[in-house]
Amino acid sequence: MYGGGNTFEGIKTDSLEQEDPILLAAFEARIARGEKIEPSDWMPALYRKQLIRMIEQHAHSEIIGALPEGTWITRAPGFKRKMALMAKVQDEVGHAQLLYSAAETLGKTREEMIADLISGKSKYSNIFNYPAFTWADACFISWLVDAGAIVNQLANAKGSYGPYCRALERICAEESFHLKYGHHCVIYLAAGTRIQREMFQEAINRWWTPMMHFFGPADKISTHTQVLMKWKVKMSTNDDTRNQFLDMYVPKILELGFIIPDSKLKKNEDTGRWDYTEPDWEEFKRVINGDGPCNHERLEVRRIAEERGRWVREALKQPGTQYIKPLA
Ligand code: BYC
Repeated sequence: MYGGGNTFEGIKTDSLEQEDPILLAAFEARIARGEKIEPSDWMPALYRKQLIRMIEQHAHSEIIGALPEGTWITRAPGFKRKMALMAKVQDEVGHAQLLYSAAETLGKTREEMIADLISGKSKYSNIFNYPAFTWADACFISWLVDAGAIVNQLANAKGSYGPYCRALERICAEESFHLKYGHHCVIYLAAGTRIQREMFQEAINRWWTPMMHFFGPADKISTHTQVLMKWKVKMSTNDDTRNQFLDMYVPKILELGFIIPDSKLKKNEDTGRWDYTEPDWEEFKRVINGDGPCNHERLEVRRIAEERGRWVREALKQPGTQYIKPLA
């Protein structure tokens, strides 16, 4: 369970040996020219398999990602915040819908993907396996997790697979509202009482390591980066995306008067890159393999939602059914 990666059963190969070299060369030439690959175009089995893995994990991340913030809808401080958070959470679920549809174009059904999520076979983003104890935790997610997601998605929206790129473009447009909402919430806390400032500082302390993990393992230990970069599915390596996030957001966090819990964090003016303490990659492995603080709860919520919604899905599969009595 969890550890074996998300291998779509129908696509076993991890090598290119079975591929027709002429078709493969034509495919790679199209990618090199910056063309989009569409669902009915020829593609190597490994490209299909990698795309399914990554898009599916992304879809699961959106739907599970709705949960930690979702728990704050009923407790949001004030009606305006409640309305905005409700809309944001709804957007995240909508992103999952777009992404599941993009993954379905590659031949794996939504039912199979949801089953793999609930059984623990598929992965989803590490960061949503941590609890949102306070309102400030929800604000951290809305501002900084969304910011990290945008850095990743803006790059990958320029990638090679048409349906994924188009979904990402739309997602980024919505995420930019989330980011503004999240930043507004954090500015409010930063400009508030001592207790409000402390509350956000504690959220930073809790979420910084998972945030560093969010961009994936260091390039030197990343499994898939090389092949994904070659075929322009990933347009930036994990370390480069992490670095870009630090470039854009460390100054913003510091200017609000908060402290980042890493004494080594500093921009190296010679390399133009950030030096930081390597986050604990053993913790990362545990969390993405099912052993984080909230993994069990997150999957259980999805499993219950799936069961409760079954009758609706079954009803929708019978288009001939008509109501014989008015409902009210
Ligand atoms: N969490 O070879 P690597 C959102 C896994 S939601 C969990 O570097 P890759 C939001 C990886 O899958 C948007 N697992 O992988 C929602 C692989 O395992 P398998 C979240 C991770 O694919 C609601 C293994 O580690 N964004 O923003 O080249 C509210 C080796 O890694 C993670 C996305 O999903 C992780 N963080 O690169 C608020 C972006 N990182 O499959 C906000 C889409 C790595 O071999 N995904 N693993 O068993 C990606 O861009 C890439 O998949 C990653 C990883 C950069 C994350």
